[in-house]
Amino acid sequence: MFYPSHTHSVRTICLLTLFLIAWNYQTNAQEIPVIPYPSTVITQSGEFVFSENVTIQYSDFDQGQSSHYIQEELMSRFGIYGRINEKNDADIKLSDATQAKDSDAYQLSIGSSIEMSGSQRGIFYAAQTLFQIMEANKTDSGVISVAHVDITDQPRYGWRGLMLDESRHFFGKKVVKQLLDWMAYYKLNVFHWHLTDSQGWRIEIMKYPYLTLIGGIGDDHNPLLPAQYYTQKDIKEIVRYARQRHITVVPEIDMPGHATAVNKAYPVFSGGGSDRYPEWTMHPTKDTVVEFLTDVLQEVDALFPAQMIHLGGDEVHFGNAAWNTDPAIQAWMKKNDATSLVDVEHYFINRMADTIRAMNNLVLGWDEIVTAGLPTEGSLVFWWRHDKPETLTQALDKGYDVVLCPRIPLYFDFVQTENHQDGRKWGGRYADIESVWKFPPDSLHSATYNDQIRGIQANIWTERIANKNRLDYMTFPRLAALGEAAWSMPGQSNYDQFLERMKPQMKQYHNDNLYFFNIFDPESTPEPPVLEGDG
Ligand code: TNX
Repeated sequence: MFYPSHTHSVRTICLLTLFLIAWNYQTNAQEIPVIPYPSTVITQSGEFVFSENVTIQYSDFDQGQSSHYIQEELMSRFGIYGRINEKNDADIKLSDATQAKDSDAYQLSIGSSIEMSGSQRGIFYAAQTLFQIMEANKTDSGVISVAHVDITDQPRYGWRGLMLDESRHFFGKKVVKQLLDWMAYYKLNVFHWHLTDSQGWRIEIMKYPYLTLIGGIGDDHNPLLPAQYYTQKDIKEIVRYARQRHITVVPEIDMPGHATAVNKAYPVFSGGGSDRYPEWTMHPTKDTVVEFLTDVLQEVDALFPAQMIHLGGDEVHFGNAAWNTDPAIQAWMKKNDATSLVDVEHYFINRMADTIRAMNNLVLGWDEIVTAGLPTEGSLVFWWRHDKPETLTQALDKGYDVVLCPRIPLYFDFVQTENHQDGRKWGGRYADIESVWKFPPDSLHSATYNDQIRGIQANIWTERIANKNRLDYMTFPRLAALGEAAWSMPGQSNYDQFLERMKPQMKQYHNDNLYFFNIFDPESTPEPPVLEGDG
């Protein structure tokens, strides 16, 4: 019999079911446990089981470096001993795709064998993806099997940065290495090292030993703490360690403000300060200061292969009142028809930028440099004042390349939730993990400027982070959200899925002895106070 109305409702139900399946697939489909989420993921049926005698193909394109790296990590992370073999029939195959040498892109295919291809760097990232999948599939028996999948991946941004302030509090090599490990795990690639500030100078300079011997004394809480700093040997060790993880280390020597530690060591270079910020500046017009800083930067340049130096340039106005009465500065202003102290500041910044450029380095600076008139070619601006979006617009309009690191949500000295007490909030606002994950918001997108936005960076300022526990707590798990914001294109995943993928990360943090903020069980790790609880 023919029942038109019945057919009609069957069709409706069928369509509805299809719709529900599709909707369900969209929102609840199981994602692979990888952060940052890859560009394309095609799951296949079948599993690859890691056996005791897994073989790794020798990577002749980099004299076995990639193979050895994978071998070491399989052993240290999973207790799996992989044998390196010269033949093409290894379980883990590595191939050097003919693409740019420093390309981040990679392919990872897990089937009856595991194939990774890309540049050496791409293969490194393919390995991170594999390790994350394996970590999430660890079992008590030690046997690890992973589902078949084909992944093609490449990053959204070339600059995926994290800054650590070691002037206000000093953490040391072990802590930095652990941070670099986690950065690499989340495919972050720039470590911006804030090594000098008012509270302490932390990088050895051979020509001016008092910078560390005197300038290194004290920190933000204890002005009498014996000098803490990195020797040049330490710096080289960290740079090498980072390079092995495809992370560029960018040094910052903050000038002409934030310079109290310099002035303590070499008062002769001081430009004075203000009542609230005594001895805040280096003298902005003396040639001897430029000569001193040139010597310093030459040693810095020799230590860091990045070929970029961050000269700070922030918050000079906090403590430049003394410039109003300094005879040399006043004479300079008169001679040059300068009308304000900002002109003096810009003069100094330009001289130092020229010095850095003469060393064949890119000039990096906080967004105060946007009005200094530096050439756009060879300069990079760090937009940090979230309350001054016009500064970002100005930088882009003028043609500068920019790294986005606005306080909210990318300053990790801001707290992560409303009820955290000890870190920063601004007008009740803070830096919750969801905002980090969603960064940059649509309002900061503009097709016109897209190629000037080099990337994003989070900054860990440490006035209120005085110990390892608190450093961990402020960094994790936001670091994971940062990695995904910097790498994955918007729309590749959603926040709920991200949280799902975060779950296995908690266990990994725990296993690495991190005192992290447990977003799923906040009570389990109470907020550590600023001054107590070294982990
Ligand atoms: C502003 S960001 C600073 C830092 C402080 C930070 C605290 C910037 C360029 N200057 O010196 O540590 O705020 O959140």
